[in-house]
Order: sequence, then C-alpha cells, then structure tokens
Amino acid sequence: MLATRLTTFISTRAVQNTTLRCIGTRASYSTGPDFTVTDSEIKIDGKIYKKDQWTNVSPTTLSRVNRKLHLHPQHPISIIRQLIESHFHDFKTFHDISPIVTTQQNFDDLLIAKDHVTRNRSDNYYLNESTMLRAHTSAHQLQGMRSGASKFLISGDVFRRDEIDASHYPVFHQMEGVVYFDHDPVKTAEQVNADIQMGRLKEAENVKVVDDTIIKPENPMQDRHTPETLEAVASHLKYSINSMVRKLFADEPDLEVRWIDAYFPFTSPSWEVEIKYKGEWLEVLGCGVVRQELMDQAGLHDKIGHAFGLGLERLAMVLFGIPDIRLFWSQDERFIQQFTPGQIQKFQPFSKFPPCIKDISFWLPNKSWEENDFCELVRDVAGDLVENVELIDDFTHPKSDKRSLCYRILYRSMDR
Ligand code: FA5
Ligand code: MG
Repeated sequence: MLATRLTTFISTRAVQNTTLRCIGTRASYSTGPDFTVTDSEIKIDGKIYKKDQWTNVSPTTLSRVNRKLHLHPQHPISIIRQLIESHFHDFKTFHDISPIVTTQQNFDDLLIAKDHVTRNRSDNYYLNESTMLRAHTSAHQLQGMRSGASKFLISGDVFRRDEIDASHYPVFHQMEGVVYFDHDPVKTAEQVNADIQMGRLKEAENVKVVDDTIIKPENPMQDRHTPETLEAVASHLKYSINSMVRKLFADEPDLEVRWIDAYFPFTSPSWEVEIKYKGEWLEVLGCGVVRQELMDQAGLHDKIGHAFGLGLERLAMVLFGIPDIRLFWSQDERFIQQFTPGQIQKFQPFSKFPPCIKDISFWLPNKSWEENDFCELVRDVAGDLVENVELIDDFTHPKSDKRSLCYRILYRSMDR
C-alpha cells in the first residue's frame, strides 16, 4: 500500500450513471450488503454517502463488502483466523467491525501525512472524500487501544485497488494484533520472560527463520524509547510471530521464513515477514513497535507496544495449498465442501481449465497513467475470470512522443 502512485486516469466509470440495486443472497454461506448507487449518492444498509470527486468505488467491489468470509466456520480464511485466535488465546478479539471507515481512521490516526502517496485514489476505494473502505485493519488500532485491552486481535476484510495476479486481490482479509506493556525496562523484560517461561513464546524450531535485521538509522528506535525496553518489546514481537508461524506450520518441516526491514508511518522500527512458497518469497505480514504519538492519542503515554498486520489469504494459501487467491471467493460448493471447521486440509483442485490469453494494446490519451485503474477496469468487465494482467510492451513513438502499452490478460475459469 505504500507503493508510489501518481494520478488517476479512469474514475468512477462503473458507478457513474448507474442505478444498481443488489441484495447479496447468491451464496449459501454469505450475504453482501444491501446497496444502491445513483448519480449523487451511495446507500449501503440504509446509510447514505454523498458522492463527490473522490468517489471511485464500483458496484463489483461493493457487492463484496460484508461477505465476511472470515466468519464462515468452514471457510479457510475463518479456519486460519480461529487457529491464530486460539494461539493468542488471552487476547481480546474483534471481528465484526464495519469496513466502512473515515479517512481519519485509515490514515490520520496512523500518522499518515496528508500528502502521503498511500492516500491516492488509484490505490483505495473511496465512497467520498472523507469515507472509504478500509485499506488495512490498522484503521482500528486506536479503537482497540481505547477499549482498555492491552492485547487484542482485529480481523476483517480490507480493500485496495491493486495489481492482478495469483497472490493479489482487491479484497482480502487481515488480522491486526496489538500488545502493550508498561514503559519500564525491568517490568517489560519480566513480562516477556514470563511469557517465554509459560511456553507462550517459543523459537520456531521446526521452521528455518532467517533474521539478520538490526536497529539502524534507516529503521530506527524512537527517541522516547530506551534500548532496553525496545529490545524487550521487539523480542516479544518476534517471538510472538515466530511461535505463531511454528504452530501454524507444524506439519511443514522445511518451511523457510525471513525477516526484513520495512517502513510504516505508524511503527518504528518496522519489519515484514516473508515465507518461501513455490520457490518465491511471499510477504505475509507487516509489523513493528508502535509510534509513541499513537499510544499518546489512545491515552497510553506510559506504555510501549508492538503491532502486526497479517495477510490471512497469504497464510492460508501456504497452509491449505491454495494456488490462486481468487479461489477464496469461489461460490462453487466443490470449494467450500473440502474444508472442515478447525482443520487444515490440503486443497484438491476440482477442475483445471486451460488459460485463454488475449493481448490488448492502446495509445495513452495523455501522459498520466495508473496501472491500478486499468486493473480495476479489467476486473469490472471480466471479474474473476482474469488470473493475471501483465505489461508486455511499452512503446513511445520517436516522432510524436505518444506512448502505447500492450497488456497480456490471462483468463482462466476456476470452476467451469
Ligand atoms: C499493512 O497493511 C500494515 N497495516 C501492516 C502493519 C500492521 C504494519 C501493524 C505495522 C503494524 P501491508 O500493506 O504490507 O501492511 O499489508 C500487510 C499484509 O497484507 C501483507 O504482508 C500481505 O500479506 C497482505 N496483502 C497486502 N496486499 C494484498 C493483496 N492485494 N492481496 C492479498 N493480500 C495482501
Ligand atoms: Mg507490505
């Protein structure tokens, strides 16, 4: 979400001039919201959002709001949510917070600057200038901290205009975890040691974890922390994640995991964790030590905390052997019937159809171009039939200076 994006090209194509009513009762195990889109407003479950120049959410995306895959007991996303919740068994859990949030919650509360690229229309789904579909579960960190719980998990669906491939989807699920301690090196170290002795925190013996990250100026300790407290909190975070990975992947003896430095405006230092899957590193989570300004906003001036945001689809893909992220949205009974609440079973492909490849090329009308807007257009037109969109040629005419792009679109049906 922190990728650099510039301007917007295709705007509210699918929403403009459309009056569309959808009552999501298609699947036996999920219902979407009741929504109406007109020229001037979007009404979701009876609540009205006035459209403005920021509105860019499409009916395709709205139809996925509240499918709540993470709450259907038989769905792999829900199975993994419950496994993680049972690992962090003494955490307070929130899993039914509405994904419609204010930009204040999604950005400002998290110290994301007004001009930060992550706010771009081309990366997010806006209902209007001040309301959007949450782009991460971090949007509720402050809410969780204000609830009084010192350890909590928040799971839910999140929405991002993103590229299209087997591990990226515009709607996916995250689980946020936050833990905070007294800002006192002795007390914090005692709490961490107690967790280790109780067996809650363990090294991931069965998985190979590579972590050569160190605290350095590019990924610094915060001024208000001492090296001792930071050390204790960071090791609690790393033990927590590694022991969760160890538990989840107990039956995968050769799993490789690595920690790398990262940047988030709301944590410092920050890291990401990747798992080797099908020969490639797959990023599964982001985390770090919570910025003290955020703790202050929650009234927790004398506490120090860590937070993590897990990508549930990514973890489920590795754990259940699900090769394509679109499968999680399959309404085909042959998908859901394979799974049993509380159990990890390897996915058995129920049909394999050959791909159909089509190339499309076009001249750009002007210099501004956003690939995410193109991906959104492709998804609106072709839906989940699209498996991959790849730029295969980028040509600028030497005389006219006009630019032409050629994309290869790979279509493949998952179930028919
Ligand atoms: C975040 O969203 C941060 N809020 C995470 C965080 C929380 C950092 C708390 C610090 C403290 P990021 O954009 O990297 O970070 O996304 C987190 C995870 O979501 C990724 O590691 C990945 O597993 C998953 N993810 C991101 N984009 C997609 C996508 N389009 N499809 C599926 N999963 C995705
Ligand atoms: Mg990331």
